[in-house]
Amino acid sequence: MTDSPSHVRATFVSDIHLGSHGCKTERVQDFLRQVTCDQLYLVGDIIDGWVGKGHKKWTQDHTDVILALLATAKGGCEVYYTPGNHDDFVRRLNGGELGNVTIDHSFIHTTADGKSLLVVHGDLFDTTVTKYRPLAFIGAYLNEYMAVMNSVVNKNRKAKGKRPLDFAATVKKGVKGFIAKKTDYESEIIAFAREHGFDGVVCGHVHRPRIDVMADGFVYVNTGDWVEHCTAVVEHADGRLELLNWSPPAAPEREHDTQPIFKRFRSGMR
Ligand SMILES: [Mn+2]
Repeated sequence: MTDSPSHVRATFVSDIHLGSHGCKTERVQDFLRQVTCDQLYLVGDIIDGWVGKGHKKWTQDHTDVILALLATAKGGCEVYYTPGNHDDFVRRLNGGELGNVTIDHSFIHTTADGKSLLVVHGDLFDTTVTKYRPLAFIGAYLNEYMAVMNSVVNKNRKAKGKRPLDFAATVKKGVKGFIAKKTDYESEIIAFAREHGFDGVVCGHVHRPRIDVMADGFVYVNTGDWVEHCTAVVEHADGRLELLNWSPPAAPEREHDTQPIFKRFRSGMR
């Protein structure tokens, strides 16, 4: 993390899930303030249209993130938005331009060192979404429910001076792990990008942030998310890609604040 604003050639973010309970709006805002760029890629699931209306989840800080993104575009940064499955209502605008914001199904980003990267959210390579859409819906509601429960439980823990727990993330890891095995999402999308002559692919969707460089130089980039990981991928002036972690600073550990049985449960899930 940096203390003063830094400037990069390109920034890739996905899965902010604005409008969902788990969205870390404050971290997104902090990131946008501290890391400026020439090109900003919004790699899908920026807005979460699946979590339903009401419950006062769309608060001012969610609107502020939208305003910050639009201000970035107005400030001269080129913004490219490839909608995902949670914000698929934006796909109606594919091929369109709103000021400095270009919306399309996918983009080709050429790095400073000449690599051609396919930028796409990636849900179309995930068979749980394309074939079993109702199942994916249930997953989304389950995640939302867990996030709400997490917040309620932690409010209670905080009142008792205990460290917050993150069981929503733990459960989700299990669910996503199951989905990954079932569909082998990553190898599908890598095979597609290779077949079409790209030097790499930048996607989101599965909330597993990583930069993997294969033996032949092909790059697989997953931008992660702003619900659990708070990650973004940036391209520096020389074309180097870096995964940034913008998680909130860790709370100091307290002794004897976790029940032994829960410790066993957590380690068993990982
Ligand atoms: Mn998605």
